[in-house]
Parts: sequence; structure tokens; C-alpha cells
Amino acid sequence: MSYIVIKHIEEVNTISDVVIILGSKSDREIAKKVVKVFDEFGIKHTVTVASAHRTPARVAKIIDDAHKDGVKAFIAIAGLAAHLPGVVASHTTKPVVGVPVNAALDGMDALLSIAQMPSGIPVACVGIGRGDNAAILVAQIMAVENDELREKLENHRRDFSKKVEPDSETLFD
Ligand code: C2R
Repeated sequence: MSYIVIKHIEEVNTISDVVIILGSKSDREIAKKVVKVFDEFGIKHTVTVASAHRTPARVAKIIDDAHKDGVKAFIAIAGLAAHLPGVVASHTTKPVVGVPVNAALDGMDALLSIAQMPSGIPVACVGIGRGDNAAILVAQIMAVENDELREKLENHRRDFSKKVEPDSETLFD
């Protein structure tokens, strides 16, 4: 595992390309999907819990420190009134990908909270619970200037499509 978990605010020292922020520990199953993809692609990442509602100063400090350490993108995972991704976006001009969590209302509350950002402060919103797609999207953004990563993405895509044909052949077996 190549990730760092920030436990105490004094310890924030990311040296990571991507910082993943969970609104709550209860979002950890979605964060595991992000981490799995980043581990596969060898993308350095940091994972931490911080809430725009409950710990706004901690959110701001994490973003500040991440900038100093040369972060390339953020992933913010949140359920309910999921303001965290938008607040992260308000503190940075780096790409922010938001992942809605199904904590109530089938996740529709979080999906709309993340997707419906006002003009000027975009958040790229993936599907409900789709931590894997958040990680792949960030990898794609980083691959624009990284040929090695682009190749890994192409291989990943190829492996993925290989699984579809056998499904078609064995559909009614
Ligand atoms: P708890 O389980 O801790 O009560 O959290 C979290 O992301 C989680 O899905 C329930 C849900 O509240 C969300 N949460 C937010 C924010 N902080 C926590 N949406 C925020 O700042 O946006």
C-alpha cells in the first residue's frame, strides 16, 4: 500500500499527487475503491477524514499543506448534504472530483449537492459510490502529461474490454 493516512492535523505532510478527503469515517468503503485503483496505477495518495461542516479549519489546512507539497488533484467523498467537494473546490484551482455516498435518499441528496455547483467553481461528480471511477478520472487527468500512466490506463481499458466478449458468449449458459 502506498498511501499515507493523516490522523492528526499536525502530521499533515502529504508528498502525494492526490489527496482523498472523506467527510466521515463512515465513507471508508468508498475510499477503499479509490485506493485500490491508485495502488494499481502506482499513484501516490494521502487519505484523511475532514468535514466542511464539522471541521472547516481542518479542511482548509489540509488543502493548504497539499498545495505546498505539490498536489495535483483532490477527491472528496461525502454523503447527505455533501458540501465537502464544493468547499474543497472553493479553496483550490486543482481538479476536484466528488464522490456521492448513499447515506440517505439512495444517495440522490449527495449526488445533487455535488453536481449542482454554481458557475465558476466546478466539481467533477462521478456516480453514487463510484470511488473507482473517481480514481480513474484523476489518473486520466494526470496522464495528459505522463506517458507511463497513459499506457497503464490503456492496458486497464484493454483488460476491461476483454471481459465483455466472454460474457456475451456465455450469456445464457
Ligand atoms: P456520519 O456517519 O459521521 O454521521 O456522517 C459524511 O460524508 C457521511 O456520508 C454521515 C455523512 O455525513 C457526511 N458529511 C458531509 C460533510 N461532512 C460529513 N457531507 C460535509 O462537510 O459535506
